[in-house]
Amino acid sequence: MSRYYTFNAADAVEYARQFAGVKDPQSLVTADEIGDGNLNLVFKIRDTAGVSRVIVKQALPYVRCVGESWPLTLDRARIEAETLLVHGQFCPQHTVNILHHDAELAVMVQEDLSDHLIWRSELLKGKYYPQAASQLGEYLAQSLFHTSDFYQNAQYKKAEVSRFINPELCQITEDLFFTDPYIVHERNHFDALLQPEVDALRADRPLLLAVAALKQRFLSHAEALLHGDIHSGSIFVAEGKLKAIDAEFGFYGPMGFDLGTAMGNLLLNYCGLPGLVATREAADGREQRLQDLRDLWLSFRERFLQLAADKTQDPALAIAGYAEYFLQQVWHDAVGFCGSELIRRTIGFAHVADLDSIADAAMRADCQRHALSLGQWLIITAPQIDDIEALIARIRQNG
Ligand code: SR1
Ligand code: MG
Repeated sequence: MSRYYTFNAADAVEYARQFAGVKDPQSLVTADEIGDGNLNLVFKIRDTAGVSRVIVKQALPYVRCVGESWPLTLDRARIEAETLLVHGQFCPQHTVNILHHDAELAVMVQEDLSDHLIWRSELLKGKYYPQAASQLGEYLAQSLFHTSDFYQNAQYKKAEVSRFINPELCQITEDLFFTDPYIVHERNHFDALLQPEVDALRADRPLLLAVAALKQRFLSHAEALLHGDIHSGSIFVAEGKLKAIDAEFGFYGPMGFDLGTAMGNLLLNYCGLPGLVATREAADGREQRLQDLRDLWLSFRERFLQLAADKTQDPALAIAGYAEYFLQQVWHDAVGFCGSELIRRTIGFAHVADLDSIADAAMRADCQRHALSLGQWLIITAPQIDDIEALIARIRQNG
């Protein structure tokens, strides 16, 4: 008999009093439910002075934004907490701190990040955090290197692959990224103005072949413990600081998926900026996003190569030149996955405010068309784009 029940505000306060590890538990008195994501309940727990002290997060047995008609495993809360604990071991400065978790109640207590803001909301306002992309690269390098075969003992890694098997959440990604946008499916939604572009995309054979290859890599390449959903809404930023949250899609998959998802969200903002802010600001913002793209990849690459040189455990993988060779494949994967994020966020189930919040319908459709054509081009040409400067040059050419 499971102990699971869905928390209300009073339950969340009581839980925080017991498990947050604060020195004055009775001072925790109120909980505001602030969850605005697609899946979970999120309570901000405040003390008698109204100060936010910790977060209590609980999974519901279904997809929150749809309701009980889309059941979803509670095990995602365990996966999320355990993924963040592993990532936090190797990159504590950029991983939200998990103070406590309980798999049966599908609940966790997290550090409060009220002095941070969600990166996507800041990007929508045109606010630039010049260190954020490099910090994200650092997070990805540390978390992915230390959970890969470069660092983990092969038998230990296989046990970890098993601990992080996440079939239901992976299936969401498999469907929403790589299948639904390319067929007629009730989960998709997009403005009728985009129908000609959507029809063309679905008839594009080279694109469909390249998407099939990406899907197969996602399905079958257990390279490292991914965050699994590292978009700009899963990242908190403050001046000089960055923390990743929301890792319920964590599993052992291809490293390029995390990099590509992050890159894709920078480019979704790049595509949306002309509809979000004034012309001058949009031009500056676009340059900043391209710089973010460069900082993200270069900081990831540099740290990964340094870790590989210093800490690779497997003698065969330690051979000079192998880490560079491996990262070239990760790069090509990342470019392709980046393209698939652009497309699925434009015409699939889960959209982003960077495009959908654009008020003017014609401008919104133009920005969405841009995201689609850029995504299409990235997926098809990924194997020929050899480095970050080639990518940036082609993005500029694409408009
Ligand atoms: C049913 S979940 C839809 C999307 O929300 C999450 O944040 C993931 O990005 C997922 O694809
Ligand atoms: Mg999420």
